[in-house]
Amino acid sequence: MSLSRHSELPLRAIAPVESRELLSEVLNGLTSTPKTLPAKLFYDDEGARLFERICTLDEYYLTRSELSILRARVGEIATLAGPACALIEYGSGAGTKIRLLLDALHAPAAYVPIDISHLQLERVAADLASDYPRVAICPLCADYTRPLTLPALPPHARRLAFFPGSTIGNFHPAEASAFLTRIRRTVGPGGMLVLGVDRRKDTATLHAAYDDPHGITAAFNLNMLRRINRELGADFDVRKFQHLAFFNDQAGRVEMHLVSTEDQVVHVAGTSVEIARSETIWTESSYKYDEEQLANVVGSAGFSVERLWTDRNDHFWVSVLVAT
Ligand code: AVI
Repeated sequence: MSLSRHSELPLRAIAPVESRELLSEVLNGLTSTPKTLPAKLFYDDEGARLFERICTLDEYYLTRSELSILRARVGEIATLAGPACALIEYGSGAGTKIRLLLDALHAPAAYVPIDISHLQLERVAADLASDYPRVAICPLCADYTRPLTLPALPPHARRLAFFPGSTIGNFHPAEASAFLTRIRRTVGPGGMLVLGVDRRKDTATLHAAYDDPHGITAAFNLNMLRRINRELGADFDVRKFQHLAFFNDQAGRVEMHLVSTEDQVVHVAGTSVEIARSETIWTESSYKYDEEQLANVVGSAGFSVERLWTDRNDHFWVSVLVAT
């Protein structure tokens, strides 16, 4: 069955995370040791725009490496997926990569882009609906790290999840396994996941990618404080923080932090938070995988690796996983 976008499937995105929940998450993070803030807060409209710029930087090899693999392998993905599948994308962003799949798949029935950035999601959904009128485009504005209710999908369509960009690296491996388990339940037995994964590599390449000389990643990191000021009534002075990114070799992850340049007190919705000079707020982890770690995470989530492709520099993987 192929559904048109005029069917019962909605084109309108659903409202994002409640700000009360966000406030308690932020306060918990700022009062713990070390101080943390949730990486999902990067993606307000400005953050989404900055992230798009990061993806075009020479130093940020992830996007072009993944695209080169997808371009080379999309025909094989389409053959593996078969006709009339329902595509579900976790973190649809600017909606660029999905066009490769939508162009190659055989008569895809539906596409569910899930993203936390409301404006971007609605814009992308509207563009795709006009460019792919035979595909039911059903955007879902949500924090996909939480349990989700998907829109109704054609009951017999094979489900093909798409989780590109190595966003899986932003989860701690145990959380990655739990998240992939949820995707496995969503796609059901025989369902598939196309997963992008950044590979472990030399430290210099990683540092350049996460501390670019143009300062775009720094702006992306600092923008989180502006967002908290605006949305949660805080008074961070952004000039008193600096971007810090480094590879933690033992933990196998790039860490991003905001370093306080002086002793200061910040107020968040009436709560005072003391921050010492040189103290950091940890905003993001980006785990880099080797083959064994990937096999462990994927296997523990109930997926088997059907294909594992890399790019010509061995920087990145795209994997096709099948739910067992
Ligand atoms: C979204 N995610 C995969 C990016 C990453 O590489 O971990 C976010 C990012 N952080 C800094 N630059 C890009």
